[in-house]
Amino acid sequence: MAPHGALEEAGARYALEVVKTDEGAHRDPAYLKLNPNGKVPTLLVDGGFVIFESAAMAMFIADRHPAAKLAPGPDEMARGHFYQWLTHLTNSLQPAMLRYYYPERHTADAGGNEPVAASAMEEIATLWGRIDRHLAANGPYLLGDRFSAADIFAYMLSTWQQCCPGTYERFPHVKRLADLVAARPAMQRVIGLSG
Ligand SMILES: N[C@@H](CCC(=O)N[C@@H](CS)C(=O)NCC(=O)O)C(=O)O
Repeated sequence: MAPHGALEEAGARYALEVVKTDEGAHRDPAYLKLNPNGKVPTLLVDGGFVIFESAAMAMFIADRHPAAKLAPGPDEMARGHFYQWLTHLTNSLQPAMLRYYYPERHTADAGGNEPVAASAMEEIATLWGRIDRHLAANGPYLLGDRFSAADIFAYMLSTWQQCCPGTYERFPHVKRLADLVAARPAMQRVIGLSG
C-alpha cells in the first residue's frame, strides 16, 4: 500500500500486479529473479529497473515526482526527519509487526510462537505510544503540518491491527493521522482497490 499510495499521490503512470502470497507466488522462480528476498512488493521501473524494499520505493517515487511534494527537498532540514520517520517505521515498527505475524521464524522452540508474538505485541504498543506522543506534540503529520510519504507508511501500518488491537482507540493522534491520510483523494482510490 505505501508505494502504491505514493504512486497514486504522484499521479504516476503505473500498473499493479497482484502477487498472491497466500498461494506462494512470491516464491516462484520468476518472482525471485526480481526480488530474491521473496517479499512483496517489488517495483519495476520502465520494465527493467527493479527495486525492492517498500520504503526505498517510497523515497524513489518522491524523488522522481518532486511536484507531488511527498518529501522535503534535499536542501531542506526537514528531509532529515523524513528519512528518520520512514526508516524508523520500516526498521522498528514493521519488523516488530512481522515478528508477530511470522513468530515461527524467530524461535526454534516447540511452543515458542506464543511468547514471540506476545513480546512483539508489547513492542508494537510501545512504539505506537511513542509515535502517538510525537504526533500529540508535533502533529498532525509526522513532519508537523506537512504531509509526506512517511505518513502513508504510518497509515498502512496502522491498519495492521491484529498485532495491536484497538490501535485507534489507544493512540488517538495516530488515528488523527490515519483519518487525514485516508481522506486524501489519491489514498481513497488506493483503499478502494485494496478494500
Ligand atoms: N521490508 C520489506 C518487508 C516486506 C514484507 O515482509 N512483506 C510481506 C508482506 S507485508 C511478505 O512479503 N511476506 C511474505 C513472506 O515473508 O513470506 C518491505 O518493506 O518491502
